[in-house]
Amino acid sequence: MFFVLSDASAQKEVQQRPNIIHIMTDDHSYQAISAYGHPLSVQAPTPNLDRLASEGMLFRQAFVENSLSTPSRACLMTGLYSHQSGQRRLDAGIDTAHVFVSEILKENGYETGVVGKWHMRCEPKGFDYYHILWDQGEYYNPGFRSKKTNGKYVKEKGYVTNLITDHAIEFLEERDRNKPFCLFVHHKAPHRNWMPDTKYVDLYEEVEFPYPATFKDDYATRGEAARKQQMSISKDLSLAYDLKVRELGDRPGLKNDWSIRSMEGSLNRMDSADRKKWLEAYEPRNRKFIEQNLQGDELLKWKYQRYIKDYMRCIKSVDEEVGRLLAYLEKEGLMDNTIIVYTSDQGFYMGEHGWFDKRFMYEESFRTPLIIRYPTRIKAGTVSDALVQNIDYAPTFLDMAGIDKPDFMVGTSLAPLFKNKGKAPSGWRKYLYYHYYDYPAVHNVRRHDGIRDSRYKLIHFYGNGINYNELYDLKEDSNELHNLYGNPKYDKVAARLQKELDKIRTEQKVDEF
Ligand code: SGN
Ligand code: CA
Repeated sequence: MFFVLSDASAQKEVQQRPNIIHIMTDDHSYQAISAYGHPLSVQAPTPNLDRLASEGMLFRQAFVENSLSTPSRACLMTGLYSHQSGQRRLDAGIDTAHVFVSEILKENGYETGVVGKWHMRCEPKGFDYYHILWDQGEYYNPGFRSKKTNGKYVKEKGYVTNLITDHAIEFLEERDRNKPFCLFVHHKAPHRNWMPDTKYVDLYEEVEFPYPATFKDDYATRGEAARKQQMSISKDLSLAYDLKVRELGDRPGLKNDWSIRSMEGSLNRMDSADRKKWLEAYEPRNRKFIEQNLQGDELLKWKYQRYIKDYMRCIKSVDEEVGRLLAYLEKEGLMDNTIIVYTSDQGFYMGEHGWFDKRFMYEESFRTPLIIRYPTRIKAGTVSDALVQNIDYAPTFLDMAGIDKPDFMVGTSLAPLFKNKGKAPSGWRKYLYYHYYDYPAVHNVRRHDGIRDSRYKLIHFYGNGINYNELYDLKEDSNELHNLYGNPKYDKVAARLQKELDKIRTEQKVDEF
């Protein structure tokens, strides 16, 4: 299939077509980017991401369609919802008959590259250059494969966030300079188990990060999905693997625990200098923790602090490496004509509702950070509250490259928002559709779909013996603690959202709910 330049763009092709860099981290919450002004980031600022925001557009209402890695990556590559791309759950699924945005850009003269986490169970399609991690990848000395390694994984020495940036720069160095480029820089960090670079193992150690307002949520007004999930900080974070207390492996009966084996595996990947630095930092803290024998609230707080500190340390590297990439673009004179996107494959719980992980349609994982810098078309320091979603990236890239959006894509170009200083122009979408399918699976989050407008959210949990709704008023209850479904005062709102949900399900041919 070949997609041609639109008539209006024939001119643009002669002019310089924009380069595109799509930086996507894995599980990076907007709460952990200081440009979003969340209390969590006050003591762990992200100056380089903030710079992108102050020179570009910060989206405060950006969402995913299915809060999980491979489905989100499929949304990006195809501009389709999960049931249309085939990538509904974490593992296999993508229908490779679908054309990827990379293929369209390449066919239209772009030099294309992807580095870092690819994750989908298909070959990267439409790329001149790929340098990708195995599955989720490893933090230390990870294996990558590329054309240069004949597609075989080869272990590289170093920390994953730095290596991914090295390869992003390698692509930029080696590219055909007669062509515009599109580069996907997809970090592993800050994915579980949140292993920081050894240069940051002491960072934030003295800080006490604030606890979210919903940390002790008792799920009183909600159905069983929220109550029966397995992603709670108190019960589901493992001490050895997630919280790095490997010393517990000495205790009888724990030697074969998966979390101890996994942590040992991660440490064994490190070279001796890194391993030494790591153990010098964590061992004394762990000894103290074991001696204290904390219980109840004190133990919960300790777990939260260890989790957030390691997460924020991973973010420190991400921010710094984004800064290194920007410095390279600056040196090469590429800052003006390159669209730089910063986003994550979904949001993440930083202790809200007592959780880590994602998957739910509740705000912290449904929402995702999104910053776009493109000085030619975007006024510096603008903010957008328009409803946007990860199915919109592919149409946006094509639009900016002057290529007609193919009929099959359901996402919408964000370019009208650039023109309108972030404001939704008339006719912009008023509703977002969400659908999560990965059950039964790790973390035990039930299947659900739902709809959200700028104020309300209706969620429908279904399958395997459950069938119920939840309704939230985000203006009155931004923490989503009060499920209003069934409250007669909100019957009209529920009916309106139900009608819109039914409409989207029909229009988009959703086949399970
Ligand atoms: C792994 C993690 C899960 C996580 C999924 C999906 N467990 O299975 O906690 O939800 O990935 O994450 S781990 O013990 O292997 O770290 S995703 O970002 O790829 O969707
Ligand atoms: Ca992810």
